[in-house]
Amino acid sequence: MNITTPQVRGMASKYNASYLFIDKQVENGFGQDVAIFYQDEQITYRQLQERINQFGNVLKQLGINMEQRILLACYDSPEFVASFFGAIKIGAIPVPVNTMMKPKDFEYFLNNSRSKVLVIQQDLWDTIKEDRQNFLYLEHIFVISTQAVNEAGVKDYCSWVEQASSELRSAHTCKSDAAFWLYSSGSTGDPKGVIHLQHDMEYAYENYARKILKIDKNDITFSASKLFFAYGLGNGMYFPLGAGASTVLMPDRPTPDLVFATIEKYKPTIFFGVPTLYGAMINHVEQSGKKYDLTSVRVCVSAGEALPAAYINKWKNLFNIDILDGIGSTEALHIYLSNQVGKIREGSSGFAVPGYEAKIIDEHGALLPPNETGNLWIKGDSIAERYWNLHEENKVKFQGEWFNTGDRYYCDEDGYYWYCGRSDDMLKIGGIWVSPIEVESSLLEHDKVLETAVVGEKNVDDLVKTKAYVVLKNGMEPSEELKDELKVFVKDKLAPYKYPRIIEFVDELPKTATGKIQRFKLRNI
Ligand code: 3UK
Repeated sequence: MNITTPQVRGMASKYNASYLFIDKQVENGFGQDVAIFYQDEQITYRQLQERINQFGNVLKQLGINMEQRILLACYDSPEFVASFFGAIKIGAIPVPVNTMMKPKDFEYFLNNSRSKVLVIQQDLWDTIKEDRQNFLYLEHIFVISTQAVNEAGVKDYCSWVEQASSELRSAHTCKSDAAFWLYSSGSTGDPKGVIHLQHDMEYAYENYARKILKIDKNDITFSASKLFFAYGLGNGMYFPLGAGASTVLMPDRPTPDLVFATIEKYKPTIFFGVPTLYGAMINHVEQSGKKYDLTSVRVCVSAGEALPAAYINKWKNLFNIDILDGIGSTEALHIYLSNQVGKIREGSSGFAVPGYEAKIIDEHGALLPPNETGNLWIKGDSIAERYWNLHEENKVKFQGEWFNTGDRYYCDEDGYYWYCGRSDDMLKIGGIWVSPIEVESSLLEHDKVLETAVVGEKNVDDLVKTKAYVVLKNGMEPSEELKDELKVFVKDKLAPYKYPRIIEFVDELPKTATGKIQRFKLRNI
């Protein structure tokens, strides 16, 4: 049992998230049902429970305690799920991170979280191992590989897990214990560790997944967005597991043809993507004239950035399936404003998900009437406790029960919310945060660049792309080749999705009297 009344003073009632999402399903007799479809494997709830217990026991053998962080740099796979819940089950804190990141980003994640354990795919480990002396708190490295890992100082994930016992009792954590962290990019370029508590996944599952998506045991989910994003973590892991349903995990990059092939192969009932992927999939069908069978899918979901109304209509014409746009965030854990089947207003983010409240206020905190644009604040129990070690920022963003989203919105008379942009300079590209400051800093390292300002620009489909205005140093000639050179330069330095898609050479940038670049004068979104 998960819930027990404590016998000892000072111990809170027990709550461990691994119970609700795994052990309860086995206890209820669903042990033989498929939890995960992964390549040609089918992993049942019982098998998943064993792998979770084994990984939890491995951590215990190494002396890992409650509250210690375990960094996960894993592709979508059974190992991701087993490591995530194995850590949670012993009260340790898994920290899944974006696998597209560069070595210096991993160094930041490891040191900022003070992780003692790293679980990492072989190919990613190969890119960071020479920096090992910089990982200040790291004691154990588990490498996931299809071949036996034979490297001094690192552990082979598979063989360690195989030898461990598959019986494990969950730690006596309580609902207010930290359960896992996720990193979210900040405007200064340094990602912020978002601390989520044991009960947060249950709250998002009960409200969004059950009440809006109406998920049940018979569903099969497939999320093109990866598990290391808060969006993918719900879609592809704790939503289906909470329902005793199945998930399709795909470790590869989600290209349109691969996503279509995966849908046809596993016949999911709920599909999750980001607007740029829906756009690419529509384009793929229109260009190739190919036909795909999506009849297994009963509903599609989009989040990460605003979904253009045109995509909803085109998708409906092609496949006769609705796409539900909803806004969520890493801090809120999942979607808190959403459209619903039968209640869709194309181009809007829908209305408040049950369990969440939203308000739109002006700079002085006064509530705004319908149709007036202001700052969106939200309330709901899946909202993170705080950011790790960011005292000042916490005071601004987390105020009592309310969280300041940083998004500009208005609400119409019928309660539908309409996105109007950000109140900071942050950009959402392909559903993923890009900090203009980080891109600017990288461009400035190029020896021909004098100054630059990075802003968002909408393309023909209304999706935001990164644009860099660049002032070259004296005597440098602007050219198309130089534009390509700058794009490749940024791709090499930063995670590739951050490179500026559009570059424009200018003679000067708009500045304040004190010389600060006025990005807002350049942006037209
Ligand atoms: C923007 C949207 C308009 C918005 C996320 C679903 O995207 C997620 O989390 P992030 O922390 O970013 C949050 C920010 O992204 N945004 C997200 N969805 C929409 N803007 N329409 C939308 N539908 O600026 C928000 O503040 O990366 C999405 C579930 C969990 C998530 N973490």
